[in-house]
Amino acid sequence: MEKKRVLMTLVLYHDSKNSRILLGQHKRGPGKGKWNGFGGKVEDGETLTRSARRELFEEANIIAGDMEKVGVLEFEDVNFKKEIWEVHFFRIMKIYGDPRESEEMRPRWFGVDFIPYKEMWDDDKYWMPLFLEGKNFSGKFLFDTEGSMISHEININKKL
Ligand code: 6OG
Repeated sequence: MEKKRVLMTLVLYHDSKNSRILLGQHKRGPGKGKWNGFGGKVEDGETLTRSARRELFEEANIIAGDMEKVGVLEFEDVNFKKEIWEVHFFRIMKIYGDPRESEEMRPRWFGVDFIPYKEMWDDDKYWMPLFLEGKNFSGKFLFDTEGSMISHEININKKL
């Protein structure tokens, strides 16, 4: 059976001047308790960047300035849903406003040497260092029904 492809976005803000990154802790859903960037499902008729901006505002109450696409990762069998999640990653160059807790997410700054990998999805340790180095990436990750990663593939891409 052909798996359904679900388009998603993930936005990240690395404040390199202060060596910190803004993450949010999911308060509900499949990633409950996990720290991640901001994002979610792209709605019908929405562009990727519009969706990314909407999610960032809904989840953390901040407005993104310029953004650049940094990668795309595929996650298969997350939550045993027979879906492939195609997640498009964006780097935000500047944010407007102060991050504020929402119904979905609890935002917090982390020093880049103190990223809470143990409380994040298993795949994050593969792409986060690339993101922090300013690299572009693509890849595929397979998960089991408990949400543990079974296989990974990650490539560093040239910037467009
Ligand atoms: P909602 O459930 O709020 O969107 N996402 C993942 N992020 C990482 N780092 N690893 C994964 O491995 C992920 N699966 C999904 C996409 C979920 C948000 O979490 C991202 C969305 O931004 C399995 O709709």
